[in-house]
Amino acid sequence: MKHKFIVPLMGALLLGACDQAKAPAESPADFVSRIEREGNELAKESYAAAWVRSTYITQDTAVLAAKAGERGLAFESAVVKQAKQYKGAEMDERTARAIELMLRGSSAPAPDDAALRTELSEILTNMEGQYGAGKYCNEAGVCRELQELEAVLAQSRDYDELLDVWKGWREVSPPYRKDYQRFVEIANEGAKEFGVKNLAELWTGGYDMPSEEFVVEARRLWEQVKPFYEELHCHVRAKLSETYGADRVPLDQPIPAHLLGNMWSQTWDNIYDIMEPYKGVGQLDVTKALVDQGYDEMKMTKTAEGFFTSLGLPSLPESFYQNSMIKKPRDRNVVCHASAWDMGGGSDPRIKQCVEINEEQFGTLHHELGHIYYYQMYKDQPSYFKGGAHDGFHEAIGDTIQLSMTPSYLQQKGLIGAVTDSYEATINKQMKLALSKIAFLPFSKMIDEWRWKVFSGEIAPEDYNASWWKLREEYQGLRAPVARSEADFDAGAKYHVAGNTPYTRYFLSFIMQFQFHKALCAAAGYEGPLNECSIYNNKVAGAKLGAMLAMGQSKPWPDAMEALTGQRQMDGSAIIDYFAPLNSWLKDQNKDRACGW
Ligand code: X8Z
Ligand code: ZN
Repeated sequence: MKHKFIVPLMGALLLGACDQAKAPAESPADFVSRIEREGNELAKESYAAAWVRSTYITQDTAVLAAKAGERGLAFESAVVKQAKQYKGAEMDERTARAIELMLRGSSAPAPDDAALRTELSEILTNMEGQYGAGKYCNEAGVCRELQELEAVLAQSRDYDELLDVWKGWREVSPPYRKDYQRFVEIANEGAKEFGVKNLAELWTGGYDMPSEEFVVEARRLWEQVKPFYEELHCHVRAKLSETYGADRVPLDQPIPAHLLGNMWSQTWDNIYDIMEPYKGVGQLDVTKALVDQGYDEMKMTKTAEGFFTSLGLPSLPESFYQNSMIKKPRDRNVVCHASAWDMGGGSDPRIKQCVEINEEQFGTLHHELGHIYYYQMYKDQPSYFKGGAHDGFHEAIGDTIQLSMTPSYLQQKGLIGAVTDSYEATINKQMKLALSKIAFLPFSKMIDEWRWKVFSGEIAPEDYNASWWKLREEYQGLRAPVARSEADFDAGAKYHVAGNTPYTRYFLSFIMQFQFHKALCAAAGYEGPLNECSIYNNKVAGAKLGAMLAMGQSKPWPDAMEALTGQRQMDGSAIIDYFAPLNSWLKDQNKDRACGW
């Protein structure tokens, strides 16, 4: 899910016209229901414009989407102005929560000024469009889109070829570096209207606790998992050094960022072939089965849906398959980055994904359907309670399901061969998953660390790129493979920066999905090791999940967390416990190595 979630959600809540903001003579409850009504009406337009824009990038759709976005921002300003006047007023709990949610703002609030609204909306629309239409043309004149470049990063083991595409994609973002700077200025002004210092405070203020406390909480979670990340980093660096040579991957330096199988080095499972601890033990390659068995986009999506329905959750409406975009159109530019859309307040859910027939995309389909099932389960809530308990919950649902896609499940579906049960097979399986789940943690933490500092002014515009790499090194232990300068804008080469989607949600999701998995396995009565548990077909676990999803954001998130897990906190110990076998294996591998960077 992406900021389309925020824009239309703002849409659902906050669209309308400023002149409709009534004097506060209106009771809080009447205010909330009026905003819901008007918001829903305007959301139709903003969703429609945003969907068409994302699935058909042209100058014309930019105009339409920016205009619709502008109306959304205007309504937001008006709503905030009135909502603030109810501070301290008498009202029932639900109304108070609804008003509190309105005052949380969006990821890009506009100041109450028509010209600035127009400018902000245009910048946001155009940055995402430029990213979506981005291509890299090499010296031979061959042009490739992001997905083709990503495939090279995933598959090639040729140092120079990797370097070429890594550098090449980063030519897309410098043209909007100035726009990003301007976006920060305007949205920071907009944030002030919510009574906060800057946009960083607004972004960190959406978690049912004071923003300073949330920042400390997120840091606490990172500290819980950091030692394990350092073990993984140490071992991966040693293997890459064997593969590419110690001159290219020195053992006491950060790892060059183009060797990890992913354009942003955010997940590393594509280099599992280099990392596989016990050669040939356990066959984990789902891609081959998908291709060999003739899976297409539709069959992959239906299979993913099948997991959710096996839990007793409802089938998706027919309109989902009619209106979604699951195949990359051949004749036009689209925003290929996958997303899920809550069109029509639950009646017309859609995904947009340029599905390719491989394991990674199969995973992403489950991720997107996690969003869709959240939408489906809270569709009867009023629109102001339609949303994840917090944004990390929304991101965690589909991933939680994926933790149940164990080798036994995949075997049942005919997607892998006979399952071997052995220590070696467990370590291999955990390595593959850790390359995705553990490698991701510092990446998902540092992106907003960078943005929070940009918003607060601690990072000045002339330091955008240097500060980006400083954090990449500090958190991930990576370095740029070639010299970078302030003519570059490497942060902007990541979708969520160009598309202005907050990223801490994914960090939280990766922590929480292991808590959720553990709780659902317990609900299913499962008692063995968690990496072998699958809740497939289990209706008790499904009912527990469904009940939490149906709460939407009607209650503070610790209530939703408690409903599912019995705990009221996010906690990194579940992910650490899950990987206990690999953790001790890695410590053993690293015992004579000098780790760190
Ligand atoms: O952006 C996404 C989803 C859509 S919400 C495809 N993800 C993050 C990313 O791709 O960077 C999923 C995990 C991380
Ligand atoms: Zn998502």
